[in-house]
Amino acid sequence: MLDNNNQQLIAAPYGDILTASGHKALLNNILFDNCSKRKDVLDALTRQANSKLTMPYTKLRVPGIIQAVDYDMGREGIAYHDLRSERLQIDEPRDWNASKTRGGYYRNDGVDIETNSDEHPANGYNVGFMDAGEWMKYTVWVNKSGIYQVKARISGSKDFAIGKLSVEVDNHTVASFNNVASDKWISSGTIAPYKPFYMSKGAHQMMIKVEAKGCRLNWLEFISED
Ligand SMILES: [Ca+2]
Repeated sequence: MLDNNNQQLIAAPYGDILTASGHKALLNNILFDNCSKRKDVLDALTRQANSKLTMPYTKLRVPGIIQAVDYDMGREGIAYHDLRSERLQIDEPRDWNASKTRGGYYRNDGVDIETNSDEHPANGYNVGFMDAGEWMKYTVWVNKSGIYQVKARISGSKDFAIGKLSVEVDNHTVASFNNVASDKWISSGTIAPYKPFYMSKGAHQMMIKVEAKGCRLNWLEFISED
């Protein structure tokens, strides 16, 4: 796990590495058994450089809650697209703040993830800084064939622009959402012309696309209409 401010590895305190006790403590801290296992980091470390595969970050079930931050693992442009996905070194030119990824929590890739204190079922993290043209892909597992509708837990961003998100399932748009001009979290139903839709049992690809800047997205809920 990298510290988002200085881009250095986060390690538990170990004292002075120049002393025998400090050296030993550091080596003990970085034993695999003593590290936090970040599956997206392990995926990135072991993934072939030009791989176009995506892997589920966690099993996402329909009906149910899908956290926005649980998009599939994979490269920028394959699993997600973010206009500022680079994580640059601190010693690079002074304008690095203008192009580096924002957010910096929960995952270690280029999507802009923030923390929040929204109520359950929020998990404390949301996707923010959502610019038009950005997207994330999700592998979802439908437990039962039937008719579903989607709700979104959404809020405005600091500039209070009215943004717009759309949701695609297997390349068809099934829902669309606007935020309100507030930074409060609200649960929103889809806007016209979208209505409840059919999903068959099994795996499907879901995609969240940013149509207009201004939203923050916490979670989606797929609700059975049967
Ligand atoms: Ca972004």
